[in-house]
Amino acid sequence: AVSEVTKIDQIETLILDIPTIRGHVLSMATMRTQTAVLVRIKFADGSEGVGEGTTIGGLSYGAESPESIKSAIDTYMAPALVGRNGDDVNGAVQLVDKLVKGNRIAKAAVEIALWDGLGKRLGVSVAQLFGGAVHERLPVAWTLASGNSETDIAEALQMIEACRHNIFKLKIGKRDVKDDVAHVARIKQAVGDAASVRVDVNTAWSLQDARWGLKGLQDAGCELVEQPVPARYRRAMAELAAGYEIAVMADEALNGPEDALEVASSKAADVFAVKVAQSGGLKRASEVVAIAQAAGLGLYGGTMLETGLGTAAALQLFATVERLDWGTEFFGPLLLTDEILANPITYRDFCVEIPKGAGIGATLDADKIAFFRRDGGRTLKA
Ligand code: MUC
Ligand code: MG
Repeated sequence: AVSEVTKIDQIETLILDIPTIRGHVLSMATMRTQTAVLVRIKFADGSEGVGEGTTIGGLSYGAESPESIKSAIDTYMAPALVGRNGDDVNGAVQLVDKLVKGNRIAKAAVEIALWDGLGKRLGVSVAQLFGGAVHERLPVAWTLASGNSETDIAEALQMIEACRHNIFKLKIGKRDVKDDVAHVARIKQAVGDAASVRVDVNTAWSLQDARWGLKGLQDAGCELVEQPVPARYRRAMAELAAGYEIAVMADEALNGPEDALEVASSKAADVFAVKVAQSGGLKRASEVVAIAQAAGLGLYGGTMLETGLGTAAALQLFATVERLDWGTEFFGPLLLTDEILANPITYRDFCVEIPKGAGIGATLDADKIAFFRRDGGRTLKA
């Protein structure tokens, strides 16, 4: 029988819409708002766990939308999990995998909340549940994506000056390849050796575009190109990875450990951008990490531009990964106009700090949640 103490009593979801500090221009969408799906699980002993499942640009990035994430949880996952033993996170993951195909971001949101609840009940961090942190802080990139080279240069120089970031990921793929290469070259020239410059094409190029693109980018001093071609073009990715010195990183191609194994064995990347949401949760992300390690590939902690909540969860896992040769991009909260944590994540000395405390180490600010929630939240304060 399920112990009354740890039983899952209730799983609640809500959608938050939070404005971004500036337009974030990606090849497939321009973001002015980020939409996060939060999950709160209540356990019979009164403990709670929180999680986040977030995507980018509605349905333009991937197959899940904020609305589908919420409905997958409410309609299919929550009814199957309520009444189960909350301490049995692996059992919950396996059950949900059996009942629900795909929907990895929704799965991640629920799984994070389960780990958070377990950590809080045990009084340990989620990093501890994954074997213990080996880092207190991690290098953190910033994305330059204002849509304007001058604005991006000013932003980069200001970030370097403030010691906030010295790794920049430029979002390209919207303009002609030669215009994008010129844009990257201008930014690299402006920051010089003070910063690492990388790009993310978000699948916008054909293989032919990518050949010209990679040649131009590496001549401009750009160190890495993320997902230049569509997620399923593994042979094209393999040709690019083998054909140029610049590192080729897989992002959209990596939906969980099965993809990771395929990408690694077909040599379709030099580096994995591992995203907790896209992997299907912390456990699945740890499996993607293990495949990269076994294959001798580089690792990078990737983001879906989550709020502080999803960011805290990712930090718990990546704190346990010994070698992150390409650092991380866990800057999501900094792109938003407002903070939803009562204990915001700390950024300094070009790094992000691993949150302390039990569970994922994030405490929600109830007033901010009430304000940003989609279903009438703002009217509470109108
Ligand atoms: C992506 O595709 O990597 C991560 C950082 C950022 O600015 O957008 C994302 C999504
Ligand atoms: Mg990417």
